[in-house]
Amino acid sequence: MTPEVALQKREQVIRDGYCVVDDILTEDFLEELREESERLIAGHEPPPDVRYQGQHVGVRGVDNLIIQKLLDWEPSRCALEQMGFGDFESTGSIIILTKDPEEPALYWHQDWMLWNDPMSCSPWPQTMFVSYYLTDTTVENGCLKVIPGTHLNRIPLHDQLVPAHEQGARFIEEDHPIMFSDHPDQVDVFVSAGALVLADARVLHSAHRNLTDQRRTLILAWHRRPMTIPDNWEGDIPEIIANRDPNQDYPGSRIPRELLK
Ligand SMILES: O=C(O)CCC(=O)C(=O)O
Ligand SMILES: [Fe+2]
Repeated sequence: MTPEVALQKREQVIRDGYCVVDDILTEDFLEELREESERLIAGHEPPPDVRYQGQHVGVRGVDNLIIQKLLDWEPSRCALEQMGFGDFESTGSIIILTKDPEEPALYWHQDWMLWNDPMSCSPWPQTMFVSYYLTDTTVENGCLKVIPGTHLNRIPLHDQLVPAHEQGARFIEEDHPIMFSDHPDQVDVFVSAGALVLADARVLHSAHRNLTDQRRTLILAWHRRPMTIPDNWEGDIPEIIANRDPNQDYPGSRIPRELLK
């Protein structure tokens, strides 16, 4: 990535809540990840409540050399550094998420779990998913959908959602009229296998259903930075963050309330 492109990608993450960086995995490593993910999936019994996310296999790097190699992958680390996100660190594990042929869509949700913490208002990302799709993605095989800017700005959909994952959305019906809707501002994020997708945990996202006869596999690695103002931040600092008490206990919440304007 040239410095200009890296800056554009950084600005896109800050403004829109996501970006795609192409050609991060080599063809050989992609093949290794496809084989390893198939092996892990074969030895896994997906619980029925995660059907909208697919197989949902959690793997720790300390338990799997290939996954550790992905978590340490130099081109990804380098891309994060170049974008000024070098203070992000992986949690040490990944989740394999799939859409098998004919599997349903993934509902609209966001994944930030600290909505009582003033840090929810940060104009910079605090938690991001770093995702690797192991196949090219299209609307037909269940690509990601994102509503740009929703990590910072409330839209009517925020107030209509069933809270994500274990807090409700896993138990909704497949024909839920809002959770699986199309939104006029949504962007279909088509990626080539081997690209890296970076997204702010707060951005509203979902995925199309898989209408093809091939499995769509994604390896998702959560990354976090410290609960501080980034050293390289040159923009405004919201007062609520400048005044944030780092020693206060902010109970976790998946529901964006008054801190999302
Ligand atoms: O399946 C995808 O493309 C996205 C998965 C996701 O956002 C999630 O499981 O939280
Ligand atoms: Fe998500």
